[in-house]
Amino acid sequence: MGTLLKDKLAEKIESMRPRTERLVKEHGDVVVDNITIGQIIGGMRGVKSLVTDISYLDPYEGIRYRGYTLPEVFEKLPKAKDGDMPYVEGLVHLLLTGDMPTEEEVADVFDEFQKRRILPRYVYEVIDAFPCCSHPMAIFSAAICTMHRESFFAKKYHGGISKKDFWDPMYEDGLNLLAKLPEIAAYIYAKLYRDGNRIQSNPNLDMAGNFAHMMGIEKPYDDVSRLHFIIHADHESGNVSAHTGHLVASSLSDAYLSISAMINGLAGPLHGLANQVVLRWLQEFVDKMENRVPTEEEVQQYVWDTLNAGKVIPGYGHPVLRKTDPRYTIQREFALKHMKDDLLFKYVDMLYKVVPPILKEQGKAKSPWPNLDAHTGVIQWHYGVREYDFYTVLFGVGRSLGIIANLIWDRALGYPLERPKSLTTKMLEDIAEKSKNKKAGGKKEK
Ligand code: CMX
Repeated sequence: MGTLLKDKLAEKIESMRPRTERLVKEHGDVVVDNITIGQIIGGMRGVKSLVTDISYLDPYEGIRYRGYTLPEVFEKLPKAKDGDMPYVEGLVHLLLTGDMPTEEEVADVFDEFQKRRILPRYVYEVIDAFPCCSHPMAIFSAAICTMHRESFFAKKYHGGISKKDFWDPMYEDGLNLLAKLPEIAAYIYAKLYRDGNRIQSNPNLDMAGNFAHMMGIEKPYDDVSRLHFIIHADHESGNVSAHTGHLVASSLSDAYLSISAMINGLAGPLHGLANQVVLRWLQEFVDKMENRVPTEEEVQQYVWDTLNAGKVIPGYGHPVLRKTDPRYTIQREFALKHMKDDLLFKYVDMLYKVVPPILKEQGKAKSPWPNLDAHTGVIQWHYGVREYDFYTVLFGVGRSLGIIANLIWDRALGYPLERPKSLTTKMLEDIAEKSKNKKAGGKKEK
């Protein structure tokens, strides 16, 4: 066991390569998109300039992993024997190969992770050496980066390896890293919030089940972890974390350097840090209400007060999505089943009714609907993970699944160094002037 995934992946890569080669050779000059000055200055929003087959984000439907919507992913992936949620190992197979795995294929990935779990001693020491009050994301990024010395890819590259074979050591690095992430995250948690009292890994448990075990939290936290890692796994390639991972790896940096970099991007408040901002914002509201359920008017007032103070409503809005994030809906369904009487969930539930009409009335946000971060922290809080600085680390473990799948395919299809072109402000002003004159000329001719 432990080779089914790699063998299948090798076959898929062989059949995929000619398609990419043909696109470049025969259709390389076909125009896909135009770009405006607004997009250049506005963070390249919506510019069609990346390629990935791992996931696709439809503004109205939400994310699809390998063509499957999230509800389909949860329905079709083999479920954990002792829970309601699918194994993360099954998702790894799906993301890498594009096929829904059989039970045997899930067991094969389980095996792959099993033999790669042991964390080098020095990683614990690096975590231990961090100064007090460091943010767990800074520690997480450093712990991953420090394992760069283990990279097969870096060694093979320096030893000389054919470009066609780059994906193989990237696969080895990627799976080695993925298998270790739950242990790194759980140790950071133990170190920062449990006086270093760590619970040893249980080799018989699946990736997320073992994470729950190392966190010392009882069922259904194993299912919470499976759910959490799966919904955070991928969101196309243009978001900051995925794009950072891809960009850094495009210089042939290995998986450790690339994933460490993407963790730094995820740590920003407009991206992965939003889940902790949501919880802080909710807690302030709960304190203000002295732990009672607010009236609808009070919720409206709190939302307007936030907006009038020039702040955004955390957990609402999205650069691409234009409806309620299905990752929010799946968490909501879980909460309705397992924790509907939780006080914080009642707040989240009321906000879901109140925020969208207010954001619509304010008229700035292109999407008034909640994203996944509006819900994540409340579930973690309910199950006792109350140190909200830690929530983005959990996001990072999940997001690594999709990014590593992408990095392996980047190497397999030989995607080159990323290098867009910059212009100066003066050049853009000249282009704008020319366009204005052209339009004016066009009007006169009529
Ligand atoms: N509350 C108030 N105003 C909002 C808003 C919100 N939740 N979301 C967007 N806006 C405002 C923007 O600040 C912007 O205002 P200005 O024109 O004054 O700068 C305007 O609406 C237009 O923004 P947009 O095009 O709709 O949104 P962006 O693509 O620029 O940004 C996002 C998207 C998520 C950063 C933004 O909606 C936001 O700040 N939301 C709150 C933070 C959050 O939930 N982040 C998590 C995102 C999920 C993830 O990827 O991790």
